[in-house]
Amino acid sequence: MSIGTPMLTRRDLLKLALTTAGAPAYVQGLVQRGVGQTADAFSSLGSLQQIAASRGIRFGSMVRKKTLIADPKYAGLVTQHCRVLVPGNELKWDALRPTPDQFDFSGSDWIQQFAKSHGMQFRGHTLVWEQALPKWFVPTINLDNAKQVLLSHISTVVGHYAGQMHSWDVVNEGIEIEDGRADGLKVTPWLIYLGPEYMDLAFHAAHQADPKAMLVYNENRLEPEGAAAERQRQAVLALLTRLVKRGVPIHGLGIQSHFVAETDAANSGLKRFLHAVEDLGLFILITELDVRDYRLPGDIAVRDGMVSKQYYNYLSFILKFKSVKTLMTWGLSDRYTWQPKDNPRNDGLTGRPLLFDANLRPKPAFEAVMRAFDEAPRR
Ligand code: 9MR
Repeated sequence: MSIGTPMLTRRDLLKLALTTAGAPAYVQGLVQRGVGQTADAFSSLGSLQQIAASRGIRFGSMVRKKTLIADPKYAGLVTQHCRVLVPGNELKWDALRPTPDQFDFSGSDWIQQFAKSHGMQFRGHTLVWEQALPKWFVPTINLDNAKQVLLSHISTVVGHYAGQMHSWDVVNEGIEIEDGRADGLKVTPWLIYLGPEYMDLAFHAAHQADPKAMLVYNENRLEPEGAAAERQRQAVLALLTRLVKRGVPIHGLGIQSHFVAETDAANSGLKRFLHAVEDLGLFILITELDVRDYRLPGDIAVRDGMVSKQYYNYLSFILKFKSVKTLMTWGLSDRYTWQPKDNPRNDGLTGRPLLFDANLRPKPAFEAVMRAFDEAPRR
């Protein structure tokens, strides 16, 4: 089946029309025009960021400078649907730090200007991570200079965008249960050289450089049901509790939300965890949402249906938490996604984890997210 095949049949549309009398304009739009009919028809389907904003939610996506420049149609989709952008890689150390003494903001500045010129906000990812480090990092860093290297990176980078950021992922993926520590902290160069206090140092330095930015701890593998995710949640909760108790300036938890379509997205363990995070007075941000379809059947209609169901189930669950005011997907279109590369399908078919297909046409997942926003309580 070609990727350009309309996702909904006439019968689907008719069914939708019959069940959506008096429904919001975007649903009527979908019915009249048909999801996926032509590249231009959907420009009037409505905008994710608008419907999200009407519920007090800021919707946005990860973007790359290279694709925004090379693909104006995709850039148009981004400006239509997003109210906040996050660079996928341009703010990571390997992009920003060609040498120990230099900073190269050309990629991230370009995205920030793109966001600004289209009335969108800009968020930062990420200041402290043990991955995406430049080649010079490991041979250069040691017990004597680690603290200074960390603090000067944070003060320079956060200072560069001071007063202009929506939020910063200060520490990314700091927990790794398999590393075997009682506190669950991942064993990284920062931990080895600076001890668990590296997190305190990082948040304080970021706050000092930009007292207005929302500072976030961003983590993966928190969402699924089951024992492994439960251990991850317990470790993150204990970490957040320690940080808050010590007066560390942390304002939010980023839940990455890279989902496998088959996971129960609305499980009771996650629910308890989210309540506990809210009780600490922290915001919850959904920072990297996408739905992996690599284990689903190849049939596109079946696959898209299951993926859209997962988007809807997760969002209708998570948006009940009123501290969720920011929701980012890790890309908008299957034309540009990390998923097929990291999780290739056995049958060789292309992955379809995002809201728009590789021809930039809205998929059932788009409709599911619109519907979840529409049904979300106002905050
Ligand atoms: O999508 C990103 C990919 O292009 C990069 O090669 C990779 C390493 O920098 O990072 C990917 O983004 C990750 C994000 O930074 C942190 N959470 C998981 C994301 C997907 O791996």
